[in-house]
Amino acid sequence: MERLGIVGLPNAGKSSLFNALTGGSAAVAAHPFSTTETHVGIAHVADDRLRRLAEMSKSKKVVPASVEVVDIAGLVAGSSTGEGLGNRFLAGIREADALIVVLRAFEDPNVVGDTDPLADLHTLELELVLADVASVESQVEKRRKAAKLDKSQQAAVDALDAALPVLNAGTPIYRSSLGDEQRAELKQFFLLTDKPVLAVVNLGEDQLADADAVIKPVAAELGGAAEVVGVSVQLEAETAQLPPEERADLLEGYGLGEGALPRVARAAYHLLGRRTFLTTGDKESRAWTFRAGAKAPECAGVIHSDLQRGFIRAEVIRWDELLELGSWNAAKDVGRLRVEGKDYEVQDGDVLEIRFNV
Ligand SMILES: Nc1nc2c(ncn2[C@@H]2O[C@H](COP(=O)(O)OP(=O)(O)O)[C@@H](O)[C@H]2O)c(=O)[nH]1
Ligand SMILES: [Mg+2]
Repeated sequence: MERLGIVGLPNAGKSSLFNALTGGSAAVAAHPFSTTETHVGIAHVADDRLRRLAEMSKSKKVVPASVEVVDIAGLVAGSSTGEGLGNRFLAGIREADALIVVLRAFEDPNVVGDTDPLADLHTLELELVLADVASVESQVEKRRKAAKLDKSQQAAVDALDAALPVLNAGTPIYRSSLGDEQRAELKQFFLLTDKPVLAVVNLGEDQLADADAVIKPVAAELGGAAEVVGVSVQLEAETAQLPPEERADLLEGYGLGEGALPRVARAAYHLLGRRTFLTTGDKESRAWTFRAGAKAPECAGVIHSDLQRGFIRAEVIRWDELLELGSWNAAKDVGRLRVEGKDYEVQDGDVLEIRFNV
């Protein structure tokens, strides 16, 4: 299963965010390196489409999609050379498929650390860049020799040659202008700055009224390379413990709507290249996860391997069309269910029923 790693400087609010997303219990503390082991948890992805379909079908059970999240310990300036938790931290990142970067903006005299999210971003990325420079330097000459005997290695050498000056200039790969082909070649080297990033700026309650101004420098720095979400992590973690009604009232009181956590989970889910199709009925409505670009039989296999093995066809309708028609039978009666075969590329938001025979 693909994993999302939460990274950031000590006391940025990583463990608090992990807990808020997963309902888990990573130790939250006001001193650095309190995270001595890696915590893994599951975050549900709130999905309004699912909620509304379940309501339509009066489903007894509602099953949202989920992502696996890891609270990664101990990045400090100097991590790339073994400071702090050094290598352990780097290994944690290497194993993640995408990163949530937590940047602290909240002010609290009782919590050690700086409150400049852009400076946090630079410190953090510098460590990752330095680690990548070391990886690339250790690979490139080896590969160059190998390429003399084996021409198929040349593309990798070219990609490493392109990456090195970028990294030496302090630019993370995910923010560079390297092309898709070069990026694809670099995959095999598991570079830390080659992973997609979602930036979470951890806001104090007092900063919520002016959130855009606090987030702006980070958003300007990242440009189109990463989404930036402002979250008052502690506030949202606290509200996550409340009954739904009270929770909604409290968030509303801060002008936060559904809160920022659902948006973080959804953005993270997309960052991993995941998409959702839905099934709905009186027993259950469910959001299923598939990888972008997958065809109908592969998606059927997400439900059960028999459905893939014996796949005949899929009946398909977009979630909003179905909702408008009011029921699966109504959609069938007016001929709005599309019949799709083995080559159909399932779309995010499709509602499916699989016909199969085993
Ligand atoms: N005032 C305030 N404190 C926070 C906020 N988020 C986290 N903290 C506190 O900051 C400290 C460090 O948080 P933690 O999640 O353990 O940070 P980590 O080191 O990045 O895992 C804890 O005492 C938290 O309660 C916030 O939004 N506002
Ligand atoms: Mg922690």
